[in-house]
Parts: sequence; C-alpha cells; structure tokens
Amino acid sequence: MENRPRVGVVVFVLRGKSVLLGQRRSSIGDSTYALPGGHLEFGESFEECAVRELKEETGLDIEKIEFLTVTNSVFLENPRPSHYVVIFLRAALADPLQEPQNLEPDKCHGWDWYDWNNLPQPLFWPLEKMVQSGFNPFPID
Ligand code: 8DG
Ligand code: MG
Ligand code: MG
Repeated sequence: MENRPRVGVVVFVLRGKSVLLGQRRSSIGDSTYALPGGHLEFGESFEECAVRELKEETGLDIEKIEFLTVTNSVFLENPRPSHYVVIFLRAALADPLQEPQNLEPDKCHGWDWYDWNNLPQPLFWPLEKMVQSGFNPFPID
C-alpha cells in the first residue's frame, strides 16, 4: 500500500477541570497517555467521527463538539513511518455521571480523568508538544 498521510480525529472530553486520557497499546506511542479518537472514515464529518470513536473506545456519549486545532505529525517509531493530519476537538459529556469503559483493551490500558494541571506522564508526544506550547482546551471564562 502506498504511504500517504491519514486523517485522525481526537477529542478533549472536558469534565470540570479534567480531561479523559488513556494509556495507548500501539506501535505508535506505546504506553503513553493520549486522547480518545481514531481514523476519519470515508464520508464522515469530524463531529460524526468523534461521536463514533468515543462510543467505540469508551462507551461515552458526547455533545457540544467544537473544533480546536489541527496538527501535522510524522511518526517514525513504528514498523514503518506514518503521517497524520489530526483534528483536535473538544466535547462535553451528554450525561455528566457517565463513566468511561475500556471497550478496546487491545488498544488501551484504560481510561481515566486527569486534572489539566496535573497530567500523567509520559504524554503521547503530539499532546506533550501542545501542552509545552501553552495550548489549553478549556473555554476562556
Ligand atoms: P480506528 O481503527 O479506530 O479508526 O483507529 P484507532 O486505532 O482508534 O487510531 P488511533 O491510533 O487512536 O488514532 C489515529 C492516529 O491519530 C494515531 O495513530 C496518531 C494520531 N494521534 C495524534 N494524537 C493523538 C491522540 O492524542 N490520541 C489518539 N488516539 N491519536 C492521536 O497525533
Ligand atoms: Mg478507534
Ligand atoms: Mg483510538
């Protein structure tokens, strides 16, 4: 297969001052903490992809989905290099009491809420880069 950039859609699910992160089980960024999300499928909007990936990976229902930013990242660490354009969205829980389930345990060690001011280490490097640059996914109040 020809190697071309692919499109990812990932979501900051915001709950209070916390965000949802999971420790990856993947050739890309193995054991680092990353946002839920995945590949954009043919014909999908970013919002549709976000809703689907959240449901598949965590069982959570999200709403109030908003665009935040986009990254362009080349990953050299896996069996062969990959290149992703990644759309970063934020969202709220449809039911604030709903808790995440680890529905793809082969891809993730588990999901949890982490205070934005006390994020776990190591973060998946694209996320680490954003945090280092001062990026903040929360609305300004
Ligand atoms: P799918 O089969 O469910 O569509 O894909 P997936 O297995 O859920 O894909 P993924 O690896 O979770 O996400 C696709 C790519 O997006 C990932 O390989 C690299 C890129 N990516 C980032 N930052 C983040 C992030 O914080 N979380 C996730 N999940 N992916 C990210 O650049
Ligand atoms: Mg997925
Ligand atoms: Mg994923």
